[in-house]
Amino acid sequence: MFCEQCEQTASGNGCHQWGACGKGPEVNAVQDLLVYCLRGLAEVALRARELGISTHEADVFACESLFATMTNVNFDKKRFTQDYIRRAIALRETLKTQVEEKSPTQWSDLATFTPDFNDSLVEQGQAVSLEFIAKSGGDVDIFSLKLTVLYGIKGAASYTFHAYEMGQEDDRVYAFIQEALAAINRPDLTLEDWVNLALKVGEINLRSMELLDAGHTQTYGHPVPTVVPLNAKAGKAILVSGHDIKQLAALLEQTQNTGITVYTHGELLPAHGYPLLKQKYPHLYGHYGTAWQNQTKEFAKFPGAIILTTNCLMPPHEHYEDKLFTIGPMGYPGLRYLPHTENGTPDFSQVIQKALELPGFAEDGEPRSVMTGFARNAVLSVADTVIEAVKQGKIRHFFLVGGCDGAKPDRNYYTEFVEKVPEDCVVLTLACGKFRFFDKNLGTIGEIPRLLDVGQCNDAYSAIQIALGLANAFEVGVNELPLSMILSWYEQKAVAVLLTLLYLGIQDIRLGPTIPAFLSPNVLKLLSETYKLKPITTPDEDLAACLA
Ligand code: SF4
Ligand code: SF3
Repeated sequence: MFCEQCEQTASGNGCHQWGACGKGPEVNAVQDLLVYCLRGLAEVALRARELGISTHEADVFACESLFATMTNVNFDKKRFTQDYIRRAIALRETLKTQVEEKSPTQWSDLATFTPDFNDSLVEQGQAVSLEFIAKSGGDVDIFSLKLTVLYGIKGAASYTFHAYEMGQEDDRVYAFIQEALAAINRPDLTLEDWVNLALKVGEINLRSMELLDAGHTQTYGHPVPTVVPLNAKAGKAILVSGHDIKQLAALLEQTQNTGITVYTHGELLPAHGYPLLKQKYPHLYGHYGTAWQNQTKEFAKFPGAIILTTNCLMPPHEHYEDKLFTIGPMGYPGLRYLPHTENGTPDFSQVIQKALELPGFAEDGEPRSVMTGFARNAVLSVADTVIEAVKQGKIRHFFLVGGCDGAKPDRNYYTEFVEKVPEDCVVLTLACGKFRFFDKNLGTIGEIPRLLDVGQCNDAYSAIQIALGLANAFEVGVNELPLSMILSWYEQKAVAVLLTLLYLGIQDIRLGPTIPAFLSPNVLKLLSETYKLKPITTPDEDLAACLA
């Protein structure tokens, strides 16, 4: 196998025997085979678009199934072999028939490839992976950019799928995802073309995040600063992890009047800030646990049922498998998977039943809390106060310390960095990297809290709007603001967000804990020369440089 799509990649240069995430070579092979089939589907979908044939089903399917190939999303070989790969081929053939009726077309090998379903799909997946490397491996920089585009597209596709679930779509996004998938097969693109394509992924991802933001805020209102209990409440409990607010809302609806208390985990913490969820569902009570990589310990201790709505799922331990459920693109062999019903959400009765069987929390915990809900509307509504504080020298600098968390010890950098931020500076944060410092009391500057949780990783859109709003108010460009971005990455959503920031021309981003293995030395040099993208060093050194 060969996979280097995440930060955890073995020895910093690719997982070859077994994924450090727990993904085995067989699952890796069938995921590669799916991506290969999606590239063929993309070629047909683009031709169908030219002829005015609707590709909507194929577009949404491409997003959902790309999502399933992201790190820590789906480890269930059967979902790929029995479902996703077959659907990719079936959708392609249906579209091809419609195209042929209008205009006979000469197809590439990709668009005519159909796996032999009576033979090993693992071996066929391994063969297409080797072919991909052999075809692209000659030029290391183009190979690096192809992987950047592919991984960025996976991240953008996952946000696009979330936005679709929230009723928000833009055909331009779907068209580009198909274009980018089809482009991976093109031998004629130059290095410059690939750089531009990678930046275009960033542009499209910005639109996907904008759609998702619209979906969330139009459905549940703009997040407001909210105190979220971190302590348990006596009684039966369900824990919901991942990013999917719509599925959380569906669970809240179905658990009304059951006496069950619902807790968020990981990237669902910001859900507490949405007014409509707060008002309508008082049993959405608090937040339990920290970031995804701690789930094996945290899930084992949770005395209720647990739902994983999206990444990041760790291979579960036996002693909590029976209380863990997956939905959407998630999967793990042996875990119970709840398919969507016709209304786009699962029937959660099995989860409710499990929660009622389990003991729940015996007593209320010692009160502890954090705050969330400092999204664009909340922050920009007090922009005048913030600007005044900057003008009076009360706020010297803003740091956006955000991104993914992970298990590696060098991620302690981010905790130490935040601890060392001087008292006249404000820290904005988002995504699961915040769990390293989210419960620290950094105090306030006047009325303004020094630690502001903007939201999930996709709420990078909100953080961008805050930066643009402040730049506008100060009448400077974003790069002239007293703002530094200290980012951590792990999986492909973070790759998409990074490409968005580069597309916007944001300079001086500090990235860690390591630089992506899929960036070749020349591509990295280009990024550091054009955007001054740099690796993190030490908290002291980086703080000094940012404040100089
Ligand atoms: Fe390795 Fe990351 Fe790929 Fe898993 S997703 S196999 S850890 S590079
Ligand atoms: Fe986290 Fe997986 Fe990336 Fe959404 S949940 S930021 S790592």
